[in-house]
Amino acid sequence: MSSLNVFDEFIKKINSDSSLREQDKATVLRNLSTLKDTKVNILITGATGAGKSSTINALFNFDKAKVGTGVDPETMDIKKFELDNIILFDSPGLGDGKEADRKHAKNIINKLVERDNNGDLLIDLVLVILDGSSRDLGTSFELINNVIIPNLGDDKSRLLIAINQADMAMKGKYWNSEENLPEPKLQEFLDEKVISTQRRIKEATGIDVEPIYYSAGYKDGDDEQQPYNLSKLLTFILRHTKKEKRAVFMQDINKKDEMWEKDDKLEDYQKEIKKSFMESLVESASKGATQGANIGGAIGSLFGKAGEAVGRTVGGVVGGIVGGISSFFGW
Ligand SMILES: Nc1nc2c(ncn2[C@@H]2O[C@H](COP(=O)(O)OP(=O)(O)O)[C@@H](O)[C@H]2O)c(=O)[nH]1
Ligand SMILES: [Mg+2]
Repeated sequence: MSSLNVFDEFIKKINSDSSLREQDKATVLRNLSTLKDTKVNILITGATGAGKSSTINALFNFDKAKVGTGVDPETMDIKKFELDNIILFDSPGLGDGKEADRKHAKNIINKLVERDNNGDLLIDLVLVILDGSSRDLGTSFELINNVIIPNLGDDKSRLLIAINQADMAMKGKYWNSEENLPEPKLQEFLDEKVISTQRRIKEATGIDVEPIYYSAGYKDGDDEQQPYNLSKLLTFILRHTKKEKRAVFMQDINKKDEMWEKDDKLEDYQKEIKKSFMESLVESASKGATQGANIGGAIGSLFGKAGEAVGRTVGGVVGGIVGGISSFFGW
């Protein structure tokens, strides 16, 4: 199943669609093939042990990740993972000693200002993971306030701050492990943490951020806990990514339904993710085509079938598209 490419599936369908004019079909096919080759570059950073590895393993399909090995001792600490469309740079934050911190800060700054072949900033999104179970986040604020924010450039929307290990924020107290949800007392504590994080960044930099909390979950032998608010995290990741690149996430997200199930229900995250994928796909695929609305309809309705009828969660939607359910719908 993982060998199937979601964009190839769309290409196949568009190819066999007789309602499209030949000229538009060619345009859409070209757009889809561009989309298939589009990369999203994400820099993920935060203190060692905050949960960077756990988070990217929960969010994405890591089965066939290509792991880059740096040879330059200066940049070796940044790990590079190449998925089909997503490229992850995993860098330690601060707090590993003066020498290491200097090196990490320099590497992070270099990545933040790096430009791609088109002259655009390479990094689409900077995800900073805070350890919600830690009482001292001083080095994380130093990282955000003195290293990241000053080097983001004019557009600060690239930055997303996420507080992990929500389950352990009160040493595991008030975490309902049966339901995999925080009890009200813990919720209150976490909401307070979000507000104080916001305040500390605003006071130091004047920048408004909207942090969220979640749990990446864990697996320790037979002991396993699924993520909490992972759908919310993905929703915010998409909100912080340029619209034309959002569809690109589809190929690489974790297809296991159970990863996406539990969240705070403050919004319908599943719905927003599906909508976000679809809008981004329709917009990118129909660019330059004359039958704009029809093409949107054609792609949208295909997506809609899998999205609404099959996909209970995000995993289900995309899993449905690439996982053989397509034939069930007569694609
Ligand atoms: N209870 C709990 N443990 C977590 C969570 N996220 C990560 N961990 C654990 O924290 C430790 C460090 O996580 P890891 O992902 O390696 O952190 P990294 O150094 O930032 O990559 C591991 O033992 C994880 O299993 C979480 O949300 N809840
Ligand atoms: Mg790690």
